[in-house]
Amino acid sequence: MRESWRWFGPNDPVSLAEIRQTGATDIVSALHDIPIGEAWPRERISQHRALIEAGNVDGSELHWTVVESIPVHDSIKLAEAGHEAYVDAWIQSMRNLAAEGIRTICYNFMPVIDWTRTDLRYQLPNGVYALRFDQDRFAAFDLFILQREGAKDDYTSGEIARAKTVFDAMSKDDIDALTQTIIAGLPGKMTDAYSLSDFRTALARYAHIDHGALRGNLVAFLERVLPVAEELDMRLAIHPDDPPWDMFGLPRVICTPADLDKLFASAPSASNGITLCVGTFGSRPDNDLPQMAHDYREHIHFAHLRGVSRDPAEPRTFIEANHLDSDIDMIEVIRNLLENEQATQREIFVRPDHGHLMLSDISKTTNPGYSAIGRMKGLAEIRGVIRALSTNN
Ligand code: DNO
Repeated sequence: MRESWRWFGPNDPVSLAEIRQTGATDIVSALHDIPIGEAWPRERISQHRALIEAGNVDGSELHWTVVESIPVHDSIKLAEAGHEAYVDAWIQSMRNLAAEGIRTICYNFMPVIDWTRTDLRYQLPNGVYALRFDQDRFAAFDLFILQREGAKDDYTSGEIARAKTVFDAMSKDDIDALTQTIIAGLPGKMTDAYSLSDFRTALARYAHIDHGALRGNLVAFLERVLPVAEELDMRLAIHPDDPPWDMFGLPRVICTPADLDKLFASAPSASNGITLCVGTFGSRPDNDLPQMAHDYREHIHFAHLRGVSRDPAEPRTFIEANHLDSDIDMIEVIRNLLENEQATQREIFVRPDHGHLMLSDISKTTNPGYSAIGRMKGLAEIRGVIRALSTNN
């Protein structure tokens, strides 16, 4: 397995020199400043790669091997007139990355929003802070802050009552903070930030798009990009929708094994793969992560190893738990990924995904989920499991 670490670029509060100290070998990165939909120039990719490699010394090297992510423009997800130019740009980015030796690309196909949480600093009993998704807070936003048309039809009367109680207890500051967290976005998201009215407009553009239509547009996109990926020996790794269910009335199509079966059946290709984001898929109790790690053997090109703890009373509510202590059997997931590597004779890139905000990071400026120490703890735990299981292979 290749231990990787996400780096957001020169503005990331966690520096490359610090990442080198963690023992990670592979950098997961993107050119975040290039507007969504534009091709990444080869020269910019080359400069970014040079920055990553600049501090390399014998015995401690970092290499940019995974892109997370090239954003997919909403026009492609909507198959609007003129979207072909955005697909061409995506393909050009692929070609330029391949020319620089980067061959694994994570991407996602979530309409309007990317990963979503309701709390970025939720304190756990031992003092660390975790990211959290709270279904009632989410519903409070949807129903009473955004006041989305038709939202009431998506909730039961009990859910609406709970959301109302949550909303009534919120101050103006709480409302602003929740709004920012949900629509202004989280680090690494592949969509634009919105104001409330822009957000309503963005949602309205999808009014006519159901699951079948969105899936069709994903397949049409893949039919264009996969042949080029094959030609360039690149692996595309779609990231699941996080959390993995429909939100704001938008269809989400990468949530379950049934979705993945459809994806692979409709676009068969060795380059058509997934990011096994254990925490995302694991946010649903009906997704069996060790089983998925086994079943999608040929298709897993990249894995995000983190766990969630779901609320038994409302399974859509979860906190991001310790990497090894969550509702998911991470040891079994890793065991199956190691078996996949043996069976397919190739290495899978893994990264600790998110981490608790802890120790001296608590008083620093950090990207939510992407502080140094919590991720290093996750990486160290995962590394221990990989080592222990590998000696048995
Ligand atoms: C969050 C991440 C997402 C992910 C993109 C993939 O931490 O998992 O930002 O990178 O959704 O396209």
